[in-house]
Amino acid sequence: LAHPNVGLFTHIRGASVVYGNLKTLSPKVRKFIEDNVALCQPDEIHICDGSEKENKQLLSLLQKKGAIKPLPKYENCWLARTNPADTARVESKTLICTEHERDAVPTPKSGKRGGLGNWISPANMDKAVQERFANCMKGTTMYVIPFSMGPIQSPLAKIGIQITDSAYVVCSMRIMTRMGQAVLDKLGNSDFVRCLHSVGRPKNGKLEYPNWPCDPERVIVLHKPATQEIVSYGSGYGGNSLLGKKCFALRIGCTIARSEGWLAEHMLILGITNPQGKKHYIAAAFPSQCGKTNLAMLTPTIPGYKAECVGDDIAWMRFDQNGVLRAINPENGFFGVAPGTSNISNPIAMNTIFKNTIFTNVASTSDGGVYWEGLEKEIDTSKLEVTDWKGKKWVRGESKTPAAHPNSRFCTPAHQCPMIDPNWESPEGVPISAILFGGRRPHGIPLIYEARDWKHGVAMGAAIRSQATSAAEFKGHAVMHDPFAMRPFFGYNCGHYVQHWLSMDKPGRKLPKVFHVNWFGRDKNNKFLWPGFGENSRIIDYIVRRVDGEDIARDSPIGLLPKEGSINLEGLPSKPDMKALFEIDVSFWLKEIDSIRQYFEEAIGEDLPKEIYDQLTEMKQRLQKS
Ligand code: GTP
Ligand code: SPV
Ligand code: MN
Repeated sequence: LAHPNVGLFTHIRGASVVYGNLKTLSPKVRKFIEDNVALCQPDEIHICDGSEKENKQLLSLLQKKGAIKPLPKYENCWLARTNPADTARVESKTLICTEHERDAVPTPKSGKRGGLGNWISPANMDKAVQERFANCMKGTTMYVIPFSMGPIQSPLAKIGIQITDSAYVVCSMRIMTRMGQAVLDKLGNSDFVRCLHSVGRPKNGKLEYPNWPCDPERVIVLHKPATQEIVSYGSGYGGNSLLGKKCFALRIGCTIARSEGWLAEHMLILGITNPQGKKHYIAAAFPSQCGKTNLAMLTPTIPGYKAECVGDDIAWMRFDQNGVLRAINPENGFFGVAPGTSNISNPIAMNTIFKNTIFTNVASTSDGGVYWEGLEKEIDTSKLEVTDWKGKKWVRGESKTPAAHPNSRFCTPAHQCPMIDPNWESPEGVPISAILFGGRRPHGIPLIYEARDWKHGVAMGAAIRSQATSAAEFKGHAVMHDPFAMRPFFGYNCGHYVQHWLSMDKPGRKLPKVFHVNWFGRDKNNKFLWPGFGENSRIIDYIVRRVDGEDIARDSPIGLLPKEGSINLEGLPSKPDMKALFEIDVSFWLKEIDSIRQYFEEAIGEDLPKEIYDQLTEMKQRLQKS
């Protein structure tokens, strides 16, 4: 018997529709599917409705294929292990397609490309797509995922349709976005962001890891802002394949934001209520694996404070008619870094992730649970067998490689978070009082400092630097420039992006205060100077007191620093070295400014607004006078 959702036994260009109702598709959606069926030649088509039943069906299909296994220690949790060549975003194969190169990436005089995105011409994009996608779904099922970035009824939300041949991607998109029939109903015959994805298959046809098909050699992630198209081939993992996230919400999102006058940012959104009951929201941009999820799930250690989470990775923000900056989280779930997550570092995440969650590349235990670095004190592995992320037996203290991949992740529904903000789905968004920038800086950068004004704040964002992490293909821990924590996510020329930020300063707007934070300073013994995690509430307390106008800051050449004694350290088990945390080493900063200027000149050149160069000049003069 046919599935009840199948209206008619129908075909699209020879492929049979095995799930979903063709009749509910608008002419535009239907055309999009037809064109890609013609290109990819799938045997079957499945139009996703987002139902619980569909989800169960896909999970058991994945289980049967050996792509995921159940984790019986928890409720409806699953483990996927990828091909070890497909574990992170591939930045060098991520491209922006525009007519003119300069619209996509900065073109400095030096002629060098500064690593702020890669350009491809429309002709070469067409060629790359044809070479990879022609017939790539022969013998398989094409899934069609209608999804909304942002609460479906929010005027700030945007709709996309993703075509994919991965059921793992469908189940993950169901967690990370609002997905299914309700989105098609909202869409009507309007336009949408067109997303095409295939895990691909190697040219020689050989799958080294049949449980995780992919084609690492020919991976490519393409974006065409002019037509709002995303095409991704060869990877099944994370930001390469869950196209709503980085590809749509950031790369295409920021191009839409530019033309409509708003901001699409790599930022968490956190609500914070002070002991007097006054609530503020803050947004914070840190590069990948630099603490967004952790701060978004802050458990304040100072009494009287309450923190609530709106989002942990992406913020869409726009000034309303009253000049208030309002933010929504376009996502519906958390795709969070597993290693380091524990009841000590992030108890909120631990209370979120053990139901309805897909884990990828973590280790598993013989009692049907998961394991990763950071859980040593909570899971006694001496009484269990541990299988590492590659499927090999792992013994703590003996095995030389980590049990979990450093970029292993949980994919979990946001509404399960015990501290989810009551307004997290509010259609108009939450009002933002402060913006934080930050990175992983072992030396020289204070725990917190404040921008003198908006221009200085924009320069602060443009100058973010951070140690490399395992979220992308880079090796080692070199300090890299990462403007606005968006280096891998710009959808257009970074210099124009900075200009767009400067243009937010318009009469009648209440611009948020801007701060820079660094949880990652280290002492001579390479130990963290600051306890971090829940103790970051002491810095958040300082920030909201600044927002409320308290006179607790003092001027310094690099910006406003806390006056002595203005950070609440009460109750800390050991007193941090505040001198080291706030030391402004003039020779370090002169060097820092020179390398930022050099980077700007080499990587962005004249595309970077002159105001930003002026900010560096002024800061240098202040330092030389000090
Ligand atoms: P993406 O999902 O890649 O964008 O990462 P993220 O910015 O959300 O980073 P996340 O919160 O997952 O943190 C990444 C790593 O930083 C984890 O290993 C954390 O344990 C560590 N971390 C987070 N906050 C702190 C902190 O305050 N202090 C220290 N020392 N480490 C931290
Ligand atoms: C990041 O790298 O910033 C992530 C993970 O949030 S991914 O979705 O893979 O981009
Ligand atoms: Mn991220």
